[in-house]
Amino acid sequence: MKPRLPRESDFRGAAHSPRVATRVGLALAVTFGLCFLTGLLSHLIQHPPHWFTWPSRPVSLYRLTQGTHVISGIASIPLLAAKLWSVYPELFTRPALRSATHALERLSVLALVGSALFELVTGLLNVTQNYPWPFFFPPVHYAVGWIAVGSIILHVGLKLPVARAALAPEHPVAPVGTTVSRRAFLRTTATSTGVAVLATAGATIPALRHVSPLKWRSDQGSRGLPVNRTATAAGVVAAATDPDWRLEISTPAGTTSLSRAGLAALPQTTVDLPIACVEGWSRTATWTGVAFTDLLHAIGARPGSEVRVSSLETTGIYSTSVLPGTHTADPLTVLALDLNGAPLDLDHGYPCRVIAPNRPGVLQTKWVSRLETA
Ligand SMILES: Nc1nc2c(c(=O)[nH]1)N[C@H]1C(S)=C(S)[C@@H](COP(=O)(O)O)O[C@H]1N2
Ligand SMILES: [Mo]
Repeated sequence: MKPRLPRESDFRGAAHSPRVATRVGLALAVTFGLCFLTGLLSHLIQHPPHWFTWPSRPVSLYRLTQGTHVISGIASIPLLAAKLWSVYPELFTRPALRSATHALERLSVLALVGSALFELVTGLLNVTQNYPWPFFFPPVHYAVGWIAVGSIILHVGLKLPVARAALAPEHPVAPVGTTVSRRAFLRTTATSTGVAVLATAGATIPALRHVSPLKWRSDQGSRGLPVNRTATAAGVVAAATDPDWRLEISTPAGTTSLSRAGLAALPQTTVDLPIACVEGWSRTATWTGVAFTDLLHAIGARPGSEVRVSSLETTGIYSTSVLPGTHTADPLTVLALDLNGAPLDLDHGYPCRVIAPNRPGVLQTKWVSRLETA
């Protein structure tokens, strides 16, 4: 027989049936949809447009939404693998392009597969803090997320008739054995997805901490609390341990400064709040320091003023953050001096750091040097 390219009809395995492709596709639409919405939310919180306000309560809402972002992303990986396995014989359909719609459909599949793989791979590498690429992760991950979701919507729209037919009640004479092997494939897919989630979800779900061998960073770091960037890595050790360190506070009325002892002499507030990193890990700790409500009062600023926070770390996106009025008015928002009953250690932000309820970890600025109200 002359060698030839395979044809779609050569692939007869039950895993390649439209029914399986549709089932897995539905699950993928749910996990990817959740991942997109929670990712969009995280983007809005970090780059709020004027119409967007993120509340300071419930205190752990961001922990939940960002945990969902990462867990649904992880669940999407085995699901996408199963979906690709199910449909790859379509690569061999002939003629390759039948009509304009068919061409559009294939193009949308190309965009979908490319962007979805890109999102899952870069997301996974980001949570494990590997950055083998030359671009800054968040804006690219965000932009490609839109491409993925756009092409998914287009794909679902185009495939709706096929999916409907595939889910219709079984033809009475389904080939012997196919139902069993279809179920086996779906069961394996569901199990792999469950295992992937359980193996990692302990990074953010306390009850699963001892179940998840692949969780990242939720136990590492000094004082039982993870550290994303150490004081040494941030280049702040000398400035943070300088006995002449002062917190500079600037208001429209002028600039004052406070030593660490001066901050400790103000009324102190203790709060139990989580650090909820954008990477999906989160961990609760007990923080003591000056509530922003008290601090604003002490410096004569209007309650609920927006505060711009600067770090001793002066370069990069972590060097400043803005605490909106919704957060400075919340009595749980503190400029922390202590962690779990002892002075902050250098890696967690000594001399002082921001801890606010319901906020991405990336905005909980460490090694604070300056506060500014408008
Ligand atoms: N100045 C500064 N603040 C920072 C960071 C940083 O790198 N530099 N990392 C942020 C991130 S991404 C997180 S998740 C939290 C982590 O706080 P921790 O290291 O005390 O756990 O601090 C935030 N504050
Ligand atoms: Mo983070």
